Amino acid sequence: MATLITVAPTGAETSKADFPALPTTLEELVETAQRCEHAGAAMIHVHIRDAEHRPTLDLGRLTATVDALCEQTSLIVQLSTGGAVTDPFEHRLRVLDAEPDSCSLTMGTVNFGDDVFTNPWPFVTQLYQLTQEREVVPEFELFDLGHVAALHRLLDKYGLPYGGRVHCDLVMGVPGGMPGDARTLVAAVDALPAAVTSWSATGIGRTSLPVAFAALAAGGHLRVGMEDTLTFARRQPVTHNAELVERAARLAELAQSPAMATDAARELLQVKR
Ligand code: KMH
Ligand code: ZN
Repeated sequence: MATLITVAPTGAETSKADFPALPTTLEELVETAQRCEHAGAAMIHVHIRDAEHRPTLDLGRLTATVDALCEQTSLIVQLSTGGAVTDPFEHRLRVLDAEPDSCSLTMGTVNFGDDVFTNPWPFVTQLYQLTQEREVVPEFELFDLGHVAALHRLLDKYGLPYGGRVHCDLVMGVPGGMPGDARTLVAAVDALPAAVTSWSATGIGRTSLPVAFAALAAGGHLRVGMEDTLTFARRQPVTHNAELVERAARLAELAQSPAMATDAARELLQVKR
């Protein structure tokens, strides 16, 4: 058994001005991806920024990002279809035109701090059918137990994803979603559909470590990165995403489930290339 480590290096919520170490340019993203791959990551969950470091779903930039990451790393490239809370549905669907290996697919609406991350059922089903048509492997993002119920409903009605594997990610500790603790993780994992073949978990902010420990103890994989966690402790900021990947790889090693290589991860998720 090995642990798939996904790095989510940027996200859409943190500003470059507040956190200059956040990779927001293509050069910074590629350098981050290379260092994170070296540290043990096998997949990268990508949000991009525009020239002013603001979140964007610009198709030209997304395509250039996928191309650069595929050329300069062996990582599985997963584009976010969640984007920022302000992104319209059409732009979020258009992300698949950039031809990533994988994409995120959030299974329902959730309060998101002071905002709402909107994922109504018709959008979820449209995006899911698009992943099947375009042969992109979805990663189902589950922010709440209701999202697990929605995943049952989706798979019952629309069948398996492209590639035949079902991979999901528990996103825990978002203010408005499920808490990031061991008992919630166990409850969510117990409730997953039988068709799920692999799952990872990530804990936002200070829930990062408790969620990682619980996930490893329960046989899950890990997602880490500055999208979710910006500090190790009070006044100890993360200075590079690779530090979070290195920590995850150390934990995985201790749990006797070391970091998974990229070719094994491709096999696990059955991505196209
Ligand atoms: N930025 C959040 C609103 C995803 O990437 O699919 C949504 C998010 C989930 O990060
Ligand atoms: Zn994301």
